[in-house]
Amino acid sequence: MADDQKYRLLASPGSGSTLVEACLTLASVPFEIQDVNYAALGPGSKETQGNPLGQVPTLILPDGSVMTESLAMVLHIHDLVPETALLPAVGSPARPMSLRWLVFMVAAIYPTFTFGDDPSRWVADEASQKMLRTRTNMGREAMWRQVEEAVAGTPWFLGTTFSALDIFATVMTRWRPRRDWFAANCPRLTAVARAGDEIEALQGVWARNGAD
Ligand SMILES: N[C@@H](CCC(=O)N[C@@H](CS)C(=O)NCC(=O)O)C(=O)O
Repeated sequence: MADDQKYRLLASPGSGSTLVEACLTLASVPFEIQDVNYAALGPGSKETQGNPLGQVPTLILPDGSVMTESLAMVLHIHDLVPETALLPAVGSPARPMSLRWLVFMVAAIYPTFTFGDDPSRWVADEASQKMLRTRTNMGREAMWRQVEEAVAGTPWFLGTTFSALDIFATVMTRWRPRRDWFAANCPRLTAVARAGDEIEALQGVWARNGAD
C-alpha cells in the first residue's frame, strides 16, 4: 500500500496516542507512526500539523484530513472495522454503558492532565500552581474510584465482552497516579489493565510505548 493511502498517527510514546495505536493495530488498519517530541507539544506546535491544540494523538487520514480527539479516532476505527468489536453491538445493554464510561475517561479524567501537568500555563503564582496540581490529582483519583464501581466483571471492563474500554483502562492506568495506586485502590480496574497488558497482538505496541 502506498504511503499516501495509509493513516498517519502523530504520536509520543506512552501518551494518549497509545490508545489509537493499539486500536489501529487490533483492527489491522494500515498506518504509520510519526513520533513527535512530547516536550514540544502545545498550542502552536509545528510538529502536530493541523491540530490547533498541538496535541497527540493527531491522526492524518488517507485523504489528508486531520482528525483530533482520541475517542473520535477509536470510534472511527470501530466504524472502519466493526469486526474488531471495539464497542458492544447496537441494542446490547452494554452499549450505552460503554459509551458513558469511554466519554467519562476522555471528557472528565483526561483533561485533569491538561490542567495539572503544567499548571504554570493556567495560573501565575507558585502557590496556585501547586494547588492546581494537587486538586487535579485529587479530582482524578476520585473519578477513577467512580469508574472502579462501574467495572462489570472479569477479565474485561464489561465482563466477558472485550471493548475499547479495556484499552483505555490499560493505557490510562499507566499514567498518574499509576499502577501501584490503582492496585491499592481500584482492584477491578487493575485486573482489567493486567488482562490488557497480556493481549498478544498488542505486545509490540506496549513495548514501543514503554510499558513495563
Ligand atoms: N482531548 C484530547 C486530549 C489529548 C491530550 O491531552 N494529549 C496530551 C498527551 S497525552 C498532549 O498532547 N498534551 C500536550 C498539551 O496539551 O499541550 C484527546 O482525547 O485526544
